[in-house]
Amino acid sequence: SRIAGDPIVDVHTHMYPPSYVKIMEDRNEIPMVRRFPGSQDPRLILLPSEVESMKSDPEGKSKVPGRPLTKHYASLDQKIHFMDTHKIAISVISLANPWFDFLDPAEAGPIADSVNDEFSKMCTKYPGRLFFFAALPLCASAEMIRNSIDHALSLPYCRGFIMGTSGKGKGMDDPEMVPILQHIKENMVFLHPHYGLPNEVYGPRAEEYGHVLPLALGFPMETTICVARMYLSGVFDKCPSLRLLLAHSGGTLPFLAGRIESCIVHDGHLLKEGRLKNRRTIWDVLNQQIYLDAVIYSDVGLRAAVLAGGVDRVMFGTDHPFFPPLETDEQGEWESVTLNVTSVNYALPNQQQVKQVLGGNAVNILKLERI
Ligand code: 5CU
Repeated sequence: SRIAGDPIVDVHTHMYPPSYVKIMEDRNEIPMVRRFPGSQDPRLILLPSEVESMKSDPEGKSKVPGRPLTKHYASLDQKIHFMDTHKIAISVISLANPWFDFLDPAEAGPIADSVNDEFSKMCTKYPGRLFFFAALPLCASAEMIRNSIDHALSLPYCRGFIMGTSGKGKGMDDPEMVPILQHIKENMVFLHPHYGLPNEVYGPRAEEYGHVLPLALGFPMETTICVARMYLSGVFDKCPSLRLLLAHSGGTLPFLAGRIESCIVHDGHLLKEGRLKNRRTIWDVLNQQIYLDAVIYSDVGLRAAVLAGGVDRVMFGTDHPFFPPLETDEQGEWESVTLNVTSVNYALPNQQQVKQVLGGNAVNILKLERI
């Protein structure tokens, strides 16, 4: 093995390569990058909830929308600096949301292949320190998607795929997603939220609350609903080799799995259709096909993740470059990272398990010793 000691491995860490930033700069709808007079960095405007504030204040006079697009998003040097600062030996980098979901289907395939090539080249510059999850042109034709899967898997540092919850537009329980997930075989699928919940659920005062509601609650609920739909539609049985890594410790899945089970066994419609017989429970799927990251910022949430999935299925992550420190130097330590490291240390009963979650699991599950 090339990996000495007990490495810290970050499986949830994003980038927007320069070519992708350029695509967002050329757009007038989300996702887009805009400059505002009151803001030094360009602003990254990603979420539907941010569009509301832009409507009422297009020049960003009272409040600049989105978040600053700092050099942490596109610079490989910054990624390595961030890794060194936090003693992260290996990162499995991935394109951040919303991937290629918004592209014209005809152009999505070549753009996806070229962005995945860019990720591959970045990994080549730091052999053994960087791997990546490729992103797929899910809005394109099935053939184009298959070709992009094959292309990405031919790249030596690719360790699977990142995708959002919308699949080809109708969600991950869409029957058209089944052959795609089957084509991915046993390679990891990192499922990540982007769309959140409809803005109305945040109420008329939502703008007063910054990004808190869509990010803290919308994202995790989106992931939870997506996986519940996959489970109910039988995706895990139709794709028995599928391995799914869930962002943000599974959203709320570890906490709600019991309730999902109870609702299933008390559902007259499912009973009448004979769907309660010979089924794997959501707990079985959690223990057989699902992995969880450790991006949950508290030992309580982390304990739930470990209890639900098993300690050997949980992997550390940072969500860099999102959640930078607001009042200390971005080049120093990030509180969002130390919160997650501390949670792992608090939640787990011994150093052996701490090492597993901080890095050992990722090395084994994603085969990071092999280049
Ligand atoms: O802060 C955010 O909006 C995000 C995001 O868009 N994607 C992500 O991974 N984390 C936070």
